Amino acid sequence: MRSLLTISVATALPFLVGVDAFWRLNCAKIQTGRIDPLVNPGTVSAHAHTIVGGSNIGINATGASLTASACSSCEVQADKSAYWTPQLYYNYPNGSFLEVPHSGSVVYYLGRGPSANITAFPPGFKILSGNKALRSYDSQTMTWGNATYPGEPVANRVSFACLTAGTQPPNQPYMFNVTQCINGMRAQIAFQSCWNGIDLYKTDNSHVAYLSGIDNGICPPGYETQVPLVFVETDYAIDQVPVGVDGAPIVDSRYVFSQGDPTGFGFHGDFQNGWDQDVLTEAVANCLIPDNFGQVSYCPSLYASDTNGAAYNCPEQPPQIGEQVKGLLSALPGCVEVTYGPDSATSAQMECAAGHPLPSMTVTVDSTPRPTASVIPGSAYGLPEHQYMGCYNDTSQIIRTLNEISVTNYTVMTVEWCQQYCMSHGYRLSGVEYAQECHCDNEINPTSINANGSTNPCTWDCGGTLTANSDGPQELCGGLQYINVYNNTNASFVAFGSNANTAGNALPYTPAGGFAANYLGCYPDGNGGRTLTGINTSQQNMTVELCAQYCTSGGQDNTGWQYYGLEYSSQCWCGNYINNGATLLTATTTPSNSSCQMRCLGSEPEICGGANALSLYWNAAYVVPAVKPSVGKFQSGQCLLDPGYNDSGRGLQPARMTNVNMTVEMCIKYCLGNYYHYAGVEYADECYCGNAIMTNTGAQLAVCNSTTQMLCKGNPNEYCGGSGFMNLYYSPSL
Ligand SMILES: *[C@@H]1O[C@H](CO)[C@@H](O)[C@H](O)[C@H]1NC(C)=O
Ligand SMILES: *[C@@H]1O[C@H](CO)[C@@H](O)[C@H](O)[C@H]1NC(C)=O
Ligand SMILES: *[C@@H]1O[C@H](CO)[C@@H](O)[C@H](O)[C@H]1NC(C)=O
Ligand SMILES: *[C@@H]1O[C@H](CO)[C@@H](O)[C@H](O)[C@H]1NC(C)=O
Ligand SMILES: *[C@@H]1O[C@H](CO)[C@@H](O)[C@H](O)[C@H]1NC(C)=O
Ligand SMILES: *[C@@H]1O[C@H](CO)[C@@H](O)[C@H](O)[C@H]1NC(C)=O
Ligand SMILES: *[C@@H]1O[C@H](CO)[C@@H](O)[C@H](O)[C@H]1NC(C)=O
Ligand SMILES: *[C@@H]1O[C@H](CO)[C@@H](O)[C@H](O)[C@H]1NC(C)=O
Ligand SMILES: *[C@@H]1O[C@H](CO)[C@@H](O)[C@H](O)[C@H]1NC(C)=O
Ligand SMILES: *[C@@H]1O[C@H](CO)[C@@H](O)[C@H](O)[C@H]1NC(C)=O
Ligand SMILES: *[C@@H]1O[C@H](CO)[C@@H](O)[C@H](O)[C@H]1NC(C)=O
Ligand SMILES: *[C@H]1O[C@@H](CO)[C@H](O)[C@@H](O)[C@@H]1NC(C)=O
Repeated sequence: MRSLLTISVATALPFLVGVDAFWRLNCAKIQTGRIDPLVNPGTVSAHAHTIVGGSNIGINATGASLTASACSSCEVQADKSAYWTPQLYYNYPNGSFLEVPHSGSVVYYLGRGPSANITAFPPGFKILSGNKALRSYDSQTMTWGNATYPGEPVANRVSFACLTAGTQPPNQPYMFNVTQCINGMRAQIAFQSCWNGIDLYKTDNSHVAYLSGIDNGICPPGYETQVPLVFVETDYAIDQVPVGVDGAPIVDSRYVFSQGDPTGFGFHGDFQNGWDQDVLTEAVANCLIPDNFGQVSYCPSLYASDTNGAAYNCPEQPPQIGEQVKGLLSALPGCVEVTYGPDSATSAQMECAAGHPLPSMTVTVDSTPRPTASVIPGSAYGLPEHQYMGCYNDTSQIIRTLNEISVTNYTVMTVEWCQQYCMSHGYRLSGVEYAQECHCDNEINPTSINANGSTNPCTWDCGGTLTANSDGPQELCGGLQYINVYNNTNASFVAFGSNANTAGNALPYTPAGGFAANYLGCYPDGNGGRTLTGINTSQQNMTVELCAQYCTSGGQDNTGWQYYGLEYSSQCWCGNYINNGATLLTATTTPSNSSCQMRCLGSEPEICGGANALSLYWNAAYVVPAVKPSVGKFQSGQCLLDPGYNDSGRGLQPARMTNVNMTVEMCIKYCLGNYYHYAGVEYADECYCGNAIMTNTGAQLAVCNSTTQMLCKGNPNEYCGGSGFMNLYYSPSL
């Protein structure tokens, strides 16, 4: 059996605080060679790269040609982007170079920066980060920053991690020594995540800029459009390079990057966007912020095309450039000289002289559907009495054809394995998909689409039969978003899965049992601000019950928040108001109420909203606050519109205080203690005192408007004024 790509250990990244949500993709190599369609489009590039991602990568690759790749060597097939970094070699004392094997890459998409407003990069977007010519640490070239968010050397975009047996040494911006990192060395590059919002690419990369802290901070003026921060780790199998006696390094041997760099300061990375733009946009909106714990399985739009078989399904492509870049070489590809620095290398040192013959280049467009089909789907295999029901569309867990339980395991998956699995869990129906998935249920979702036809798309080889049953028939296990469904027709089989209660299993909008009476419907969320602005949480085991429990307790009366809503299968939001003008979605609105049809991650029969859509519930136990009529001898009167936003302009003067635990009682006690007749609570946590209303500041009395009231920071069942107005209390005697 071939080994799967090595999955990097996800260690804590050295990032500052901030929005620390992300997702990460494991990637295997897709090609090695002198290819760099950013720097050298249409021709051989100066040095050799290790490339991961879309199978159409080549010297002429564009965003569109990458998107059209047959597959990606990164686990999420919606990402056909290409990511490349220099190839690493081991340089023997006698001058020969040995390729250091790539043991996998991990691509992070990080939600970092000054605001939560991160947008997907557009089709055709490209970035180069790093400088191939550097041979020493450049402490002078700084990122843009200010006193609060200081800049730092851009050189810190490059870092190396040494995976040793014991305690890891700290990361450093240059390479580790030969054999020091016995479990591997990881070269890391952070990309620019501040964009000018206009150019897809500029050859000097001035269309993008780093955050002040590279992995966090602020964007420079003119680069306010925040895109995801791409961070690529390239792993090298150091344990596979030669060592001397007793594991000691061979004297005078060293690592050298393909651009002639034995230091690592010249490490760099390139990114060329090849995403399915809709998937990227949805994932950026829903899975960077709020936090989805970095796991693709928490993010339905990514999970829909996730595979742990990418290394099999999308193997390394034949080299486009007709020259040797792997194994043992007598010189670095492209006539590159090894230069130590500290001065930067010149282009003459890093390129072949003019007139040097170019190697051959083949036109490579990968249109191979993968995995290849060898037999038609059907009942030529499988357990007895299992009837083939056909091929069905199956777009992720949003509404699966078979909804109850599922399991993914590439190495064991066969039709029989899945049928046995479903039977043993009490389900008649079984379905195999994407070479590696098995789904079970007792009824076919009535909304699912049958895909039988002349071009049956359920033709991927099962993962489990690649090595097993080599003399038996090759079995088929569905396809990308297509499932082969079987029914166990044995009349004596007793279905007990999910207590055999599958009624309502396939109906969208069905609120969970005991909560049905509280269900308000499907509401939009996220576009133009959050609908529920109280607290929120994401859980992999999210159910309506869990969210109800989370939102309906706490506060002074322990009755929690007035509303709770579920979104995007794993998120729970609480709040006291339906904000930002969100109104009920119906069958005829745009978007419609069918936006709420994602299954809850913790309970597939339940519905947990959708992308930008909340399944909204009302908390019947919630105690609706009223503006408190009185506290002691202080009576509430009207509200005071308070347009003055600085100390001199407040409608009540001179005393004031703010407190995170503000309540009406706290404010009155404070004003009374300071011998003032008026007390006013404003903006949830502010308190003002005085003996007269300062009408000269523009302040004026008005009727309190409960729709704009904010809850006191110290008591979610009590009102504390609002933005630009205070709830006023008065006592004639003190
Ligand atoms: C250099 O040394 C390596 C390891 O001993 C060997 O495989 C290679 O053939 C040598 N190269 C030359 C040019 O002798
Ligand atoms: C630095 O920039 C940030 C963001 O623009 C701003 O909020 C902050 O006040 C600035 N700090 C200083 C000291 O200028
Ligand atoms: C690594 O190599 C450099 C340069 O040869 C040397 O100065 C340094 O001491 C070495 N470090 C270790 C830990 O071996
Ligand atoms: C978010 O950023 C985009 C692109 O910079 C901008 O068009 C949009 O107005 C921003 N939205 C908000 C709510 O700030
Ligand atoms: C790259 O594109 C150029 C210009 O269209 C074309 O002449 C050349 O054959 C292409 N090369 C490859 C290897 O696709
Ligand atoms: C799909 O094809 C299978 C196998 O030929 C057949 O048993 C099944 O009835 C078909 N389903 C539909 C809905 O046509
Ligand atoms: C797949 O199944 C095999 C055999 O039961 C097991 O050893 C392996 O851990 C499973 N892999 C995953 C990813 O669950
Ligand atoms: C599966 O087979 C059983 C037993 O013959 C039958 O009752 C049931 O209706 C079948 N299910 C479907 C979806 O055809
Ligand atoms: C849900 O998951 C969270 C975090 O993993 C855990 O703390 C909690 O106990 C789980 N709740 C239920 C109801 O399983
Ligand atoms: C607010 O209340 C919390 C919990 O009682 C307490 O720990 C904290 O010190 C209080 N903060 C202030 C500013 O009074
Ligand atoms: C309360 O304020 C809201 C928002 O400003 C406004 O739409 C509404 O008409 C006001 N209601 C009253 C009774 O003044
Ligand atoms: C399956 O359904 C048909 C008919 O609605 C669509 O044309 C296909 O695009 C769809 N396939 C997938 C993978 O969603």
